[in-house]
Amino acid sequence: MDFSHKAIEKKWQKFWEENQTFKTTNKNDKKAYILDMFPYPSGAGLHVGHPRGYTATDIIARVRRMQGYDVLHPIGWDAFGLPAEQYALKTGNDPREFTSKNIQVFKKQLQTLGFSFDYNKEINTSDPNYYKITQWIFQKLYENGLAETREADVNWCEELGTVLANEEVLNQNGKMVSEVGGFEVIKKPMKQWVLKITKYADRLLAGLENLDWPNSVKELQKNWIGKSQGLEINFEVVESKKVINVFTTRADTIFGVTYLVLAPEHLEVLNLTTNDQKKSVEKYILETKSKTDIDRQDDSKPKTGVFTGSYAKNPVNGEKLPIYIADYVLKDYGSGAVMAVPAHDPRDWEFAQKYKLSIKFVQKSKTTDKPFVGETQIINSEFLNELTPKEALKKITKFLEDKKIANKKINYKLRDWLFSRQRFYGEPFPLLFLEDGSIALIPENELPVLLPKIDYIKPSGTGESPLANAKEWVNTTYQGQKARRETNTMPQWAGSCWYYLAYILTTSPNNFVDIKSEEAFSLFKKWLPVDLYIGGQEHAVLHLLYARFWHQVLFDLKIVPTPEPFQKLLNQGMILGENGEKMSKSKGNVINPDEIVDSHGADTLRIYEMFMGPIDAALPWSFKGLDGSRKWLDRVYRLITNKKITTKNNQNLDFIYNETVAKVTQMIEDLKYNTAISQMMVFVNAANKEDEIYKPYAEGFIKMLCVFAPHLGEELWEVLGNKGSIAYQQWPQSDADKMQKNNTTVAVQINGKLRATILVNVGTQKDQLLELAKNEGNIKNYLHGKQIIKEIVVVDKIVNLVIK
Ligand code: ANZ
Repeated sequence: MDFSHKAIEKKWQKFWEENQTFKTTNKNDKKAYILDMFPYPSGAGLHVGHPRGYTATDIIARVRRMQGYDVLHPIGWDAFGLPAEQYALKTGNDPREFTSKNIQVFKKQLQTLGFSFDYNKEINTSDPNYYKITQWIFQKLYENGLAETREADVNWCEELGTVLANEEVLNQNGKMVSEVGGFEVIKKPMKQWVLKITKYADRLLAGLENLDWPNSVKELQKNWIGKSQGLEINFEVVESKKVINVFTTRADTIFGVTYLVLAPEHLEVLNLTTNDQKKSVEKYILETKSKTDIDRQDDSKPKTGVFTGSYAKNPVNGEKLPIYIADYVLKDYGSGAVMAVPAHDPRDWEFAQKYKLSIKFVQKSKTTDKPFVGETQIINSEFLNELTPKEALKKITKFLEDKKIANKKINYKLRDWLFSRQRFYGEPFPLLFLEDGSIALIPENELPVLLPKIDYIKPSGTGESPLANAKEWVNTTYQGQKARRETNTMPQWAGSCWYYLAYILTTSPNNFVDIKSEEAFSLFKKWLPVDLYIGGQEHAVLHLLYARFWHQVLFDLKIVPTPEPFQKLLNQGMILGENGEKMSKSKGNVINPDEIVDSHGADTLRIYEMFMGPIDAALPWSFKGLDGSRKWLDRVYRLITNKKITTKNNQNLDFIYNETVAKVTQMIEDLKYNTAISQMMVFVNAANKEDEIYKPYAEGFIKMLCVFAPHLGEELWEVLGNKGSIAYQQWPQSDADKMQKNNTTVAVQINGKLRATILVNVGTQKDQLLELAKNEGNIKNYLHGKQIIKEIVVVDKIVNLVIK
């Protein structure tokens, strides 16, 4: 190896830290907020996937500084979380100590990779100063009617005496069991906080329009919100005053309804159940409790259900319809009841087949041995016959509305956000339950509500969080009344909902400008929205949706000036193991970035990860590729240190240098880092053929190099006799005049085989090209004594002579 990466990298990391090179500036009229999804500081440390996204943002941050922008490029820690709590439960240690140790490790690892983060802006979601503001935002949500308590299901494990997070629950043959021990888990209703994100459903949809996000992510968000326009139709129950309200998007098929289905949890189920059906209905309801919604919606699973014994009447033709319960109908969607049209709905079809229910086709279909889903004419439907489904829908809607049997209804798949966790290690809720049943918010000047110190964290046994064990903390008084604290804590999502705002407000690590002050507002005005946000695809839905929701609420409260937080988004692709599989300890294909930094250097790792392929593609790791990247950096080092660097331009590199500047600048703008590196390689190859290099070209090249390989960039900048950091040097400009290419190489073939090349003026015409080609020494020999039977010429490219 030609240079000592260890010496160089250490030297420049020290320099940057001592000189506070990357401290956020506030002196330009242009700004760039370049953000990474902040890491959860797990015990495992950084993996090679992290540097891929972090290098991608680092490159832009560095380019923007050189282009005269104020740059905000921060990092922090998503530090509350389940693993720390699980560790504490297992070992009796404090999750805070464990987390802070992990943070030290992570930070050190990041520093060795040479990212240009402003560590003055470091934040930690579990720091009391930080969660004070998380609590304050929650209070705003509450005051504005966007937070309330409701009974909602949790995953309860009787054997372990605790509520489990979804990730702690496994699915075993359609039944929920605990990951630890394999014990039965059932859904149990508990009083919990929910945030009414559904009130923002339309705004969350509309806001997507103007964002520069991958279409795939927008689609995922749209589907998650799942706006659906339909009708709620009343079906009278036979011989009863009861009415069942169903939600349907296909009222045009109402003449094809042959039965109704209720979710087993539907409140009317037991009232509708006849005595002889009671036993089987109750048994089925119980069985449903241990099934997840995902499982219930899984179309590959056989459909099950039970007859209630009651019937309803079809409002359009009076037909008698048996009422069933079945778990494929979910209680929380629509009205929790459906009108089943087995001929045109595959799930209803399967159910009807199994329980021998009648099937009636109400759309033209060539076959009747399977459900028909399509756009054909309506049949068997009296006054709807011969209409298209669309026309029929219009007509039946009016008909049912006029008779006051139905209402138009918009439904969303999006559910209100269950915001309580039965956990110790999260933000405490900033409120008290008073003896008289009311809720009091903790006054703002008494925030934060601190997480108490507990000697030994253990389950409460009641389903409440381990905080319930801290009796002194839980039981308190408020204005002379007895009061009780909330023992649930907030989910990990809470801290990550506003961390990008926290960076803006940070004056030193975890110290913040008051979020509702004028100063805060003008800082938000300066920096928002985030100009580039890079992170994993796994956050495509929840994190991004929750953060957008909080942001829109804060926008309505005039805390932030922009309606959306993240203007441009990119998901970096995963780095797979050498065998092309996902890296995992059990497969033994995990690459440790520390080892690579040690053996090849951080610059090599950065260049390699950017050169692997498109930034959003999943790609396998390759040591060969890594070695190749290092060899190229060695080549660059030799080029600058061995070649004569002159102040006189012999013009040989005019074209290639200016072309490289133009292309690399544009490719970086398009986040096409792999091709930008290829172009730099082309320049290095050309420069290597020269005896001397014009100094401004050497310097311009190093400026481009330094955003990818910052340590070597700084070092070579110094080698060329410059003082101080390269980080704020002006980004190179390309000279369009010098990019006019005068000469071009034309291939000369004989009978399709390349036999020579000739250098000609661009645009040299056919006759002249032919003459030049025929007079080329090698070609002359080939032509000697032969007859030319065909001449093919493509100007600027090729001459092909066919001879005999
Ligand atoms: C009759 C019908 C006939 C339906 C047909 C579909 C096809 P989206 O578009 O996703 O909103 N549905 C309603 N509530 C449900 C619930 N709680 N659980 C499960 N399924 C439910 O889907 C709306 C359709 O999903 C509704 O339209 C209803 O079935 C079903 F040929 O009604 B349809």
